[in-house]
Amino acid sequence: MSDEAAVSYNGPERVFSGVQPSGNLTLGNYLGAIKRFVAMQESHDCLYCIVDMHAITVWQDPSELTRATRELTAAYIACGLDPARSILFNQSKVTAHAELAWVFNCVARMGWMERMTQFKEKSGKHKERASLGLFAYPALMAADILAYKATHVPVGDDQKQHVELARDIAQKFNQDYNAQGFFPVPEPIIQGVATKVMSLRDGAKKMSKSDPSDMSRINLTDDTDAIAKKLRRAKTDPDELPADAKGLEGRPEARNLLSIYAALADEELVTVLDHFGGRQFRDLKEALTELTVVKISPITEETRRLMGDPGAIDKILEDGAERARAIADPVMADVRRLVGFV
Ligand code: AQP
Repeated sequence: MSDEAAVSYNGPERVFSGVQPSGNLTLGNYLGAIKRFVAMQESHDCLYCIVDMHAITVWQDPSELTRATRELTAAYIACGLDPARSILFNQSKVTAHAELAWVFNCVARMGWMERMTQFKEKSGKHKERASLGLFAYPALMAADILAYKATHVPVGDDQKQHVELARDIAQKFNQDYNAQGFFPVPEPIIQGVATKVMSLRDGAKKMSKSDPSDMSRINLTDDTDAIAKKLRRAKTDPDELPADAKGLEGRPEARNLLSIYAALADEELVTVLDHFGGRQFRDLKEALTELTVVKISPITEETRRLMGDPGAIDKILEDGAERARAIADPVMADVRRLVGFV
C-alpha cells in the first residue's frame, strides 16, 4: 500500500494510548507505557484511555472490572497523568469506539487479522473457544486511535504489530472511500530501555498482569516485602554480571534486571552495565529492590489514597469522556457520510 495517504494528512499531532483494566498494573505496564504517557504530556495533546471494552475480550468478573477501572484511573493519576491537561476516560463511555470498530471490521482483511501474534498467544491451543472479540481486538484498537485522528501511539513492544495494523486500516479506509488524508497513519512510539519487560520467572516471556504466577511480576500495588521477595527469587544464571552489552547476549535474565534498573533510574544501559559489571546478581537484586521501592511506593500510596473517593474518580472519567466525545463525534459524522450511511 502506498504512503500517499500518510503524506496528505495535515491535521494536528495528537497522542492516544490505553491500558486494559484486566488486573493489577505491572512494572512492565509502568515502564513500557505509563511512564512514557506522562512524558508525552509535556509536548502533545494526549488522550489516555482505560480500555474496558478490550478487557472483556477475556472473561472479567463485573464487580472486579468496575474496581479495576477505578484503580487504573487512580494509578494513571498517581503516576503523573494530569486530568486537567490530558483527557482520561474509559472506553465504554464513548460509543464512537464500538461504532468505528464495526466499520473497521469491514475494512480489515481476515488475512491481516490471522497474522496477529497476540491472538495466537492468548487463544493458545483452543482457538475455537476464544471470543470473537479477542480476534477482532486489533480492529477496535485501530478505532480507539483513529476516532481521535491520533498521530502518535506510545506503547510497549508487544503492541507494535497492532499499531501497524491500525496503519494498514487507516490507509485502506482512505483509499476505499476516496478520502486521501482523512485518517492519519499513526506512528507507534516505542522508546526507552524497557520496551519489553520480561517475566521474573522466565526471561523469554513477557511480564504480564494475567500471568498465573504472581511471582513473575512486580505489581504497582506490591509492598516492600513482596518486591524484595520477588526480586530475591527472580531467575538468574550462574555467571557474574557483564560489563558491556555484548556480554548480555544469550543472558535474558541479566538483560531484563539490568534494563529494569536502568529504566527506573533514568540511566542508560551502558552506565548500569559499567556499574554492575563483574559483580554478583545478589548485589544487583539488592540495589534493584531498594530502587523499585523508592519509585513504586509513592505511586502505590497515592493510588490507595485516590481510591478512597470513588465518586471523584468517576467524575474525572465522566469529564474526560465528555471531552473525548467532543473530538470523536465530528470524526464519526464524517465517517458515516464517507461510508454512505444515511
Ligand atoms: N512487559 C511489558 N513490558 C513493556 N510494556 C508492556 N506493556 C504491557 N506489558 C509490558 C504495555 O502496557 C500497555 C498496556 O498493556 P495492556 O493492558 O493493553 O495489555 P497487554 O499489552 O496485553 O499487557 P499485559 O500486562 O500483558 O495485560 P494482559 O495480561 O491483560 O494481556 C501497552 O502499551 C503494552 O505494550
